[in-house]
Amino acid sequence: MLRYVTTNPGKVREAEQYLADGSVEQLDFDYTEIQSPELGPIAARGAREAYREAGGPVLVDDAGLFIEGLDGFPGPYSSYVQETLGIERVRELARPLENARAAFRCTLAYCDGEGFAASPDPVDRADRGTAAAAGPDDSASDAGRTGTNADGTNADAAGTEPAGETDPLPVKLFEGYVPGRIVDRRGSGGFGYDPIFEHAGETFAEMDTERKNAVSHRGRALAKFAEWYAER
Ligand code: ITT
Repeated sequence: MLRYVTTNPGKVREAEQYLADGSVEQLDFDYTEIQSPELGPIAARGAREAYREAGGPVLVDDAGLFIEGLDGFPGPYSSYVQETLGIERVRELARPLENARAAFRCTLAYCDGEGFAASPDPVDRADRGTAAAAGPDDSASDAGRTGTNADGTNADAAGTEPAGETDPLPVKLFEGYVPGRIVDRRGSGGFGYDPIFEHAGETFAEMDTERKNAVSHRGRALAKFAEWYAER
């Protein structure tokens, strides 16, 4: 049984559409979320901790809303900002922006304790000095992390953990991205920032789960994961 490790049942409802009936269940475990300007390191470390808790295959999902005119705010801090400011105040922060362009990003991290061709460990920016100091291999991988996939997502981030923090548990990362803009609240479905995020004329809260999944950051990451997992 695959455990989707999250405190957010909305994420699991979306995942259920991609995975065979009954093959995924929620594990409500609040793993440590490290501070990083990028989602990859947060999800990767979370997946390792969650695997140790669950003792079986886990999927961890770190996601965020990135508002272009606010330099990507709230980004990896979306959960904290939702709890503190709330989505109405985020909408107000975006109101003076000319077009309020934004994007949702999602990084899924899979870990089952077994060996497989894992994604290279993502390095968060705070670790870069240490990683660069570690030698030429790291500068090569630093170049790798700047790549962009055809769908606009970052190519698999590459690098190594800083000295002394290397964790041998393999983790595979899957990324998804969806562009949109911040609008006045509309709709009653979904969760989190869905009512103020519009994509192709509809907010995510106006879409049912199936329609949201067809275009969303999580749907895109889940589709990549489901294809890989079926082979596994
Ligand atoms: P877990 O960490 O326990 O999985 P969480 O909801 O805190 O649950 P994140 O740390 O990934 O999840 O925080 C992401 C924030 O962005 C949180 O406020 C979510 O509500 C919001 N978010 C993520 N995906 C979203 C989506 O598809 N639609 C709307 N808001 C979303």
